Amino acid sequence: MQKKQAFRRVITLAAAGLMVVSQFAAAHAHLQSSSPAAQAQVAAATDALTLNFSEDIEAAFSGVTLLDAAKKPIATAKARVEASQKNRLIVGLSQPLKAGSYQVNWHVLSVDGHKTSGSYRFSVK
Ligand SMILES: [Cu+2]
Repeated sequence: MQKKQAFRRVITLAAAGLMVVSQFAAAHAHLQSSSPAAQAQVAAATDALTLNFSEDIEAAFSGVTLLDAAKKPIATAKARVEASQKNRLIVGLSQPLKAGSYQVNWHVLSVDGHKTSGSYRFSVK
């Protein structure tokens, strides 16, 4: 029965470990909303992309790449974090976007030191 007890202990520890891991996972910066929103079709071109995350982020290690329909990168200002809301990344656009579809590839470092990344699309009418 010694063996069975040891096995049970291993299972308990593994379960506890998973709980710790998932708690950290919950603290990662996940994209919660954006403007233009994912899948949105916006009528007028905006002058900036705004991305709202679930955690505060570090501007120096966070940014986006904006691609047009041909996957060509579009020049943007350097991403900055809003001073009063540190979970918000703002990327200024040097000129209004033309009609077409766009892809935003984002990567952020949250203040807890974890990196996350993702992408979404929107289009301009
Ligand atoms: Cu994290």
